[in-house]
Amino acid sequence: MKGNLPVPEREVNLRSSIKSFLWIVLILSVSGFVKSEEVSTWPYQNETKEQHDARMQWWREAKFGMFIHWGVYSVPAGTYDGQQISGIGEWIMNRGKIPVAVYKAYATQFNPVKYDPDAWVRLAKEAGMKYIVITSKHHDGFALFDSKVTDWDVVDATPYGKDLLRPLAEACRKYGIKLGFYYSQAQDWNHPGGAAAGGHWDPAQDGSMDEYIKTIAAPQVREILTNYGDIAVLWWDTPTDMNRQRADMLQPLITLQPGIITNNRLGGGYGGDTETPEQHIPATGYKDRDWETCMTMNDTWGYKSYDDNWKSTETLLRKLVDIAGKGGNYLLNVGPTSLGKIPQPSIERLQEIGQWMKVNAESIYGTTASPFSKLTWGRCTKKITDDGAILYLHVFDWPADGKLLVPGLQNTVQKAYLLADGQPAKTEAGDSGITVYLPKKALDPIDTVIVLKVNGELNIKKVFPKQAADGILTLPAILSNIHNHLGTETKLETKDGILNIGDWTSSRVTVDWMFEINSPGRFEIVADLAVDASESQFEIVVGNQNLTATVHSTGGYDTFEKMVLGKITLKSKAEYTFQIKPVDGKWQPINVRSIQLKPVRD
Ligand code: FHN
Repeated sequence: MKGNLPVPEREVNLRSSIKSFLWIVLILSVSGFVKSEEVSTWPYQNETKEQHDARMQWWREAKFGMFIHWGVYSVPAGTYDGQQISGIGEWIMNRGKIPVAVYKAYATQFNPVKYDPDAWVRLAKEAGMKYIVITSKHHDGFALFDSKVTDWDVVDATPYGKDLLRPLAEACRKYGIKLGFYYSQAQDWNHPGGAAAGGHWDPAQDGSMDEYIKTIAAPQVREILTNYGDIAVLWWDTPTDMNRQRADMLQPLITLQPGIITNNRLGGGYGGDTETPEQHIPATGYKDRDWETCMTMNDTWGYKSYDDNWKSTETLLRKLVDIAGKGGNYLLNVGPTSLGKIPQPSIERLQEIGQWMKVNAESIYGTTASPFSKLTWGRCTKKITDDGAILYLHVFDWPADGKLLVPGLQNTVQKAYLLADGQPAKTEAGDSGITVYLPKKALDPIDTVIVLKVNGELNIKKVFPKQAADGILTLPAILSNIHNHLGTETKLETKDGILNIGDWTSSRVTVDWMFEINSPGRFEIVADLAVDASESQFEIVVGNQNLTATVHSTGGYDTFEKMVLGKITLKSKAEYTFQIKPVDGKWQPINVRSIQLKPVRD
């Protein structure tokens, strides 16, 4: 509903010391007392490490949150003018080049009478999620709240006519779940000037982006940060064309919520607090940056009636564990319908994850990244204690012989037991690490957690693949680091019981291995590959050496062949990285089972 903007009460009612600190920093920086190359509106720029850690603490402990993409796009639900529009559901207006007036008419059918925010928050809580981030406004510009600066909101444009964020905020408060708002600051296909960045297709979208940010985005961000109580996260998105000046119209507003956490998607050179890998898990996490992988359960964020490509509970749960084991958070999406229902397959998966969390949450919340480089049987999360460390061993592949090797671990064991039933496990120290003796069967086929309490500071010998007695070094698929990006899903697959790196369809994806050389020399590189196309080209980088390899069809993706790719010299006993980098334009998908370095004489 349009009208006068409310004066933010919080601006005059400074309560906490964090709040005072933020304001002092902001005022000092604007008045020039804080020396910096460029005056920054980032209120945390002078935060000490201790202050930063304190601000991030709840988020780091939380590990698991719910993303909600909800809006008018749930009415067409993927179909426009009788055509199924490809791509993610919330992009239907852009993908279908739907005129503004036609798209706006969908709002008259947006009537979420089944919306039960209490049930949504309970679902998140029971799944073990600690926070919720909801699209207060996505790229279609539609506000799920009562905005005073536009009529393109749920109160004015829909038969439902009620603010959707307020009852959600109340339910979050009731159940102790933190609430965050997603806000698309640079892309808005319905307000003039907002479609500059995302391309535009209707004269109704014409306008100045600066004006759009000034009159729509900034006042709306003020609204969402003022009218809904404590907001824990502000989740910016798609910073296209966001220069510093534009970002500076928005950035100071975050002081309306002292302690708020923002992501890295504002633009204008501001990094925010968190990295946000989308739809993939960074192979080795991020060093020195908090990060959160956001991911869909099927192939869309916003509801699409015919997207049934649901990931299994096993996949979703193991991704949570993988992410926690790499030190990140998991923001898992649901896309409710226009009636306000979370799709049943999402509910079922979240409930199943919740059952696992009921037993095993201790191995997720408040944990930090695995101290091991790679574990062939699963993942590890850890907690550092006053007298040692707790290692949570997440066993995905239960060892047939009942022996679980924790590679390179030198510490003495205080206690070892299965988290689910407290059953003690025997351990044995050896040259290659600690062996844990497990019962015959896994307690949970998806992930059985073994708790290993060890004494003292963690002491772990790095265990990288080494040369065998004959000098041959083997780099199997399972020990590879796969570096995916948004839109790529290169992953381990199994063929004839043997793992390979598969789905390597994009030339942007690289794969590498760490290894150790104890007998230096010259080596022939032999790859066990399957190639479907007639030819594929990639670069191999080992230390400061690189060579280009061209491989030819093996007759299909399932037909593996060993082929010689070239030779390299490794002169010293050292740790190395072996990297495969596709050559753009000449790359065709290959499946890789292993790489071997075989000593040669020439
Ligand atoms: O374009 C959006 C997309 O619709 C979705 O909201 C995701 C979630 O991270 N963010 C953008 C793409 O990066």
